[in-house]
Amino acid sequence: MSEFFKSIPNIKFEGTDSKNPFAFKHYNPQEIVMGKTMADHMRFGVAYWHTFKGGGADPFGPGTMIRPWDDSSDEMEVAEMTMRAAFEFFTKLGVGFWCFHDRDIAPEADNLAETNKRLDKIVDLAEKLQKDTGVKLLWGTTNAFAHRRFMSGASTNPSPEVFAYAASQVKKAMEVTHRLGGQGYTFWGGREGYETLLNTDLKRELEHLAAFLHMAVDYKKKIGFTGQFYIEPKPKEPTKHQYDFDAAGVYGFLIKNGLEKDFKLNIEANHATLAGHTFHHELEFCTANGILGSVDANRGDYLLGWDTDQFPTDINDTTLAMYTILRSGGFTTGGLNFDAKVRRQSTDIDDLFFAHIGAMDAFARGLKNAAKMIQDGALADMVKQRYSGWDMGIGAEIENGKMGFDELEAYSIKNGEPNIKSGRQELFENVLNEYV
Ligand code: XUL
Ligand code: CO
Repeated sequence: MSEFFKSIPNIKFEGTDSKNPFAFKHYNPQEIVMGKTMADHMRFGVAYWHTFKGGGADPFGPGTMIRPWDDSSDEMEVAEMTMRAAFEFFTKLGVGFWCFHDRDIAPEADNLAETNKRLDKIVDLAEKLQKDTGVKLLWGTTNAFAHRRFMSGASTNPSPEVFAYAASQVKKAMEVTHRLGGQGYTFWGGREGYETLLNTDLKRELEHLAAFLHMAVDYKKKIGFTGQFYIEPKPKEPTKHQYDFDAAGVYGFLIKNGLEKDFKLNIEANHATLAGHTFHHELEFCTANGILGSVDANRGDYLLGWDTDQFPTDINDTTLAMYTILRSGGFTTGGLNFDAKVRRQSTDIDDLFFAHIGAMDAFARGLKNAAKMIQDGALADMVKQRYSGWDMGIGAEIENGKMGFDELEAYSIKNGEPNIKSGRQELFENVLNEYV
């Protein structure tokens, strides 16, 4: 039954000849690509916060979007309508997953105990709607960054009282994620960072962050939650420096603190570019270290230096992302969560559909391109050739640990100047363009 999106049809695959804006041109959920359906490869998720709670506000003005599920002065009634609207949207769009923060789905009350009761009430509804529709929870998370109590951070707050409050909130959010059968739980360090080092004990804050995550791991075991923990790197915004700066920084932190077995990474495209990396780089780093968990699929704007959270539409980016994701073995617990919002001027509910349809089609094209690249071995054969010196002779002996500096010096004196080999970047770029 349609309640909020009466004018919108169920979104179907119609192929590339279709001119219907409410249809997929490339995403055909049941089509098999490299032995798996497209739906199983992508595991698309909708981000509750942007799609249902984002109203288009920016630092210069309030929201521009008037939503039918917002139409009550009773906050809990709004929360219930929003949840019903969300599941109607997921079903019409045909996505398998959703993601939320605790405070997206239920408003805070005057105290924590009351707030938790409100959350339970909305989670009852979410549980029922998941059962009715078959839509599953990709991951849950905590919003421990919006309220003023978290202005100086959550687990890295100078005040242990705020640390305790944040822990209580994560505890509850993990419990409800567990109850909803969540396949993961994400830690994004909302304000875990600093505005100025002058007032910051950086060493102590990092120790507190590690202690907090250890407590979360302990609690996960205690309640028998088997979902995957993720950390989502981001270098800045809202703070000037976020501790979970990028994939490499997070991985080093996890290893230093003995947490590397308990966490994988949730890589967000726009966060990668804020860190001065490409999305492709962050995914490739995770793949190389076996820590790729899930993806927040979005993009930034080349001319703006902040987190614009736009829907992904660039086929070059989606092709390279899927090329790395497929080579990493694909998603297990994770998926492609559209942590993206429609632009402030895109005020209609139709725009929510156009945004998701376009992004799903962009990733479907990326998947098909990447699969073809892998099947043809196009880039891989050229890369293998580039490193072929390591498969025999001196290269193999170095890799097998049979060489030290003495032996290598003797080799170099005997063999003289090394041969140089072209990196062939332009050819690699041409080959990629054959597939995009
Ligand atoms: C913020 C961001 C978050 C996380 C979840 O930039 O990406 O929405 O994905 O807290
Ligand atoms: Co995100």
